[in-house]
Amino acid sequence: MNVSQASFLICSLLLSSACSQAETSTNSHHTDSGIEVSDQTDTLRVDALRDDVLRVRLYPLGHPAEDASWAVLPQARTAHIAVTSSDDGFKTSALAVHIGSDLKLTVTDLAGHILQSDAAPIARDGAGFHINKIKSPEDHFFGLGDKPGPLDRAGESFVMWNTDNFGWQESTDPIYKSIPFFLEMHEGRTLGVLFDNTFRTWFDFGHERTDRYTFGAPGGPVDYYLLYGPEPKHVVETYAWLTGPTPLPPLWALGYQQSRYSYTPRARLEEVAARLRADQIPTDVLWLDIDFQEKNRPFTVDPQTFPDFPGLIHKMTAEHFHTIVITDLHIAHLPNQGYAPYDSGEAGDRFVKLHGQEYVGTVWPGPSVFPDFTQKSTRDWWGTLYKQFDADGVAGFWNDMNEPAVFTYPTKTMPDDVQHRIDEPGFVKRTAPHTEIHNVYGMENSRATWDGQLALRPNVRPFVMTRASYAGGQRYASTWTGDNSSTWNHLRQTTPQLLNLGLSGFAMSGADVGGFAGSPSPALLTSWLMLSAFQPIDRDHSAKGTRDHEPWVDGPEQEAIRRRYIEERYRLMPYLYTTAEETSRDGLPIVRPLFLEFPHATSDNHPLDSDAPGEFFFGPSILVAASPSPDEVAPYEVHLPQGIWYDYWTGEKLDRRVAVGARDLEIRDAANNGPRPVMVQPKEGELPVYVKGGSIVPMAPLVQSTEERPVGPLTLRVFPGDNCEGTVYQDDGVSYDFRKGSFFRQHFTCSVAADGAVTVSMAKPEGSFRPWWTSLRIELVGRKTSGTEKTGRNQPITATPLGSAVTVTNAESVTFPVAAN
Ligand code: NBV
Repeated sequence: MNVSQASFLICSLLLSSACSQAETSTNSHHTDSGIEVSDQTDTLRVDALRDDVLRVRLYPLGHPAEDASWAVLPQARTAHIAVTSSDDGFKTSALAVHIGSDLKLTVTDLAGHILQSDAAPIARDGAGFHINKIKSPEDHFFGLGDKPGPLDRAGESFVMWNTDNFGWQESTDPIYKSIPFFLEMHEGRTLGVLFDNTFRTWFDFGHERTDRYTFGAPGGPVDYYLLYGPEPKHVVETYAWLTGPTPLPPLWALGYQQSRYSYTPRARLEEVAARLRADQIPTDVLWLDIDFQEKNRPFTVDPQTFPDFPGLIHKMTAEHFHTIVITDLHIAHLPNQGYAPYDSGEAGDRFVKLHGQEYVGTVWPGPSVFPDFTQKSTRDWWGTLYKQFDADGVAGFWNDMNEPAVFTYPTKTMPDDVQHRIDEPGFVKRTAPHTEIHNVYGMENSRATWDGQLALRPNVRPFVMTRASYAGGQRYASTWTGDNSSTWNHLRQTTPQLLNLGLSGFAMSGADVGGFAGSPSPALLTSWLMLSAFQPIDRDHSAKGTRDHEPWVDGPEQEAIRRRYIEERYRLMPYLYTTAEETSRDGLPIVRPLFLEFPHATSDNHPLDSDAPGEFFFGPSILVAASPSPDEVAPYEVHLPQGIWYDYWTGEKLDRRVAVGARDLEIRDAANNGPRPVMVQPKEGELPVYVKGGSIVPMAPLVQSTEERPVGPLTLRVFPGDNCEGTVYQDDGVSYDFRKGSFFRQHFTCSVAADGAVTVSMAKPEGSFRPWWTSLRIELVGRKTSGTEKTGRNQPITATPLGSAVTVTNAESVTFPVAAN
């Protein structure tokens, strides 16, 4: 059968109107890992990198595009498996590829379910092109980084063009990042799509036509990857295989962080630091924004306002604060004035050019030049600029303005015809216009910073935070959502933004707590600090001219609530760090939409998140249920997936037979086993948080920073339920020694016997690292005790606010007998 005949099969399979178009004749050529099909003008090439990963390329006949990528790891891009040829395509052990008339592509699973199908041939328009896919009303779309708007992208359209959009709003697009990766969910089957094109790409998920989703670009290659689930978790893990997971951050980066634009002079930073300690607000990080520099010049320090800078950093370090400083990429254009970053950059020909001259644009330092981060040698040079700050003890670096932002143009960036001179392993050495490089510029800036840290301190995990990035940028930096605003709506927006960032590879992310632009009311700032305690990066930051944001600013009552939530984050640090370590291996984000853990929570397989827009998972076990309209006082519905749930704060068990009164919860009787809404009455200082039955959550005694050694046992809080398990991971928190076996990992399980006795078992620990605890306190949530009971091994069972506990050293298992009533 030739390809034209085969297309009839596809047409009958699809019943697509597009099939009525006239067919053109094609030539096909099976390869070991896929197929190439050509018509008179183009070749469509589909390769299987794995059974569940395809790469699709289309190029003008005889002119394959350069095979290189800023996003995809070389080992993934060049991976391939042997496939089984079929008449119109090929099969892997998971997927079937069919190529019909007009080079239209259809991908199905092996049962014949269509996962993706071209609605029309790829349409070219000069150097640009449109890719058209069939969309059904049941399709849901997630990802694309932190673009504002709802979690589900269905019905929306977006443009990728990194843009400094101060004060962006819910409908603003584009903002700072371009992450052209999305997940499509259809009737419980998920397919991931990475459109690896760095130009000004666009995505339309049924905005223009409800029966299609489309993506395209004004130039660059037709080059996209399809990642098959069917479970969404598997797609996210596969995306980490393709582009790399978020690496394990230093432990301190998970602590509370205090920032402002700007803490200046030095005495102000010292004052804030002292107050944080005096008020016992656990804190790990302080940030210095641009005003610590001399005349806004990157890699300088203002000697007037920040005398004895190394002394300051050492003082902060001694008080267990890590200091992060901003290092923007625009280098002040100061020829022959002794400004080393310019002089050394100019001597090495490091800056991008316009019409053969160094391109000069105006940013914070005034006229500035811009390193060409598309050259490895320039990135290496950039890394050397950090030498002094590293020697001073600065712990991490902040790459802002790297879209790149330029003040003087309405486009807010450099002109399209600025030239980058790519000189990079794996790429053809060539000149590229800014239109091609713009969207990867910020990522390559953060890569230079990351690599620079590693070159200076090879055994210390770097911490870099970037504003702009591209797919794969999670390898080099954490990120934040830029200049949000101090409004309730922006607080609400943080949830879908951080969830979509996590689905797009960026697990270490945060939003300016309290909002950047504007001044939050006391209630808003408190609610924000409550929510952010359960987000990956918890950094309070604010713009110049706004009111102060530190936790104490609204008096002792508000401060007490804020402190309580930050403290809870620190108690949960073993759980959070364990989650971050898992992320660094499997790519699963720290905050997760409900559908990632429960993809089939609803009877029609729509994501439960659509019913519960304020909810998310913090790690695998904890479900945070913030109000979908946080400024409202009316009760709201919380949707819990099937199974047993516990109230995190009270330990109360929620199942449909029980009405829970303590926090005004009422469980509605649901007819089926589906999600059960719970009504919650919002109250000041209360954020509803639940734990999945079957979880063992490791927790620590309270400390004021992650550098402080906790005193007491590690608590394992056990929430009985199906498949009950948990893990704790520890290491030195800063180095790469874990790669040489210096870590501690222990798995726990729990089971309930027929008589109701609960046994918690501890597996043999892995790794050579010795953690801070020498005993375990096993806390069985919901189990009452008289306080005089003992286990079979004579261990005293004590009462706790949430249940009962036993403290053990060296145990393999502990059995809590049935409590006597
Ligand atoms: O460096 C100053 C700010 C910074 O505080 C903010 O977080 C960035 O997003 N920066 C933008 C430049 C100026 C913003 C008005």
